[in-house]
Amino acid sequence: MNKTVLKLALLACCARHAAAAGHILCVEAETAQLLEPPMALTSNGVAGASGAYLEIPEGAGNPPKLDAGKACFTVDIPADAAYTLWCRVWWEGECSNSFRVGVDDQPAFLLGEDATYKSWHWVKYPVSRTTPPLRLTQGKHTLTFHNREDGVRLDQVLLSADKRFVPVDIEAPGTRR
Ligand SMILES: [Ca+2]
Ligand SMILES: [Ca+2]
Repeated sequence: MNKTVLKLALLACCARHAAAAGHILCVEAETAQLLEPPMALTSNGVAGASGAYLEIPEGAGNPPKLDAGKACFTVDIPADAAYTLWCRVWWEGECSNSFRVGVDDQPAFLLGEDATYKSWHWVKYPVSRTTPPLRLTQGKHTLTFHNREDGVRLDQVLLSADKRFVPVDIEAPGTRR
């Protein structure tokens, strides 16, 4: 095999690998197109966020007493795929560790309810392997984060079609493979 053929073979292999890995799309929570109180934009308070973040302040109220509070994002999905939703969150405690999240007009699902408190960390949906990931078609979709418990914070939102991808710290906003 001469050098050119070898190079082409390697390139083809890399391209296949990239396609198989799938797209990753990251947005800052503070770029939400619509905020309904008590969901609020905050830029100081809890250290370690990527820029500003969204929060439902502790004591602001939650359903069923207060059925308001949401953040809406329009995301531009690069390709039809099954996506895992990852969110960089900060929970006050066990009564402050979840959102209800809806995609387009689909019924909302529960995000969070994990036991990592008072530190920024990533939570995902779905958690269970038996729950199917989000089937999204190429083009614009709306993600809506609803008030379920107060004392919650949201820094970044990420959709990944790469099953092996696990965000660790702050992610770079934008779309990539
Ligand atoms: Ca809870
Ligand atoms: Ca942020």
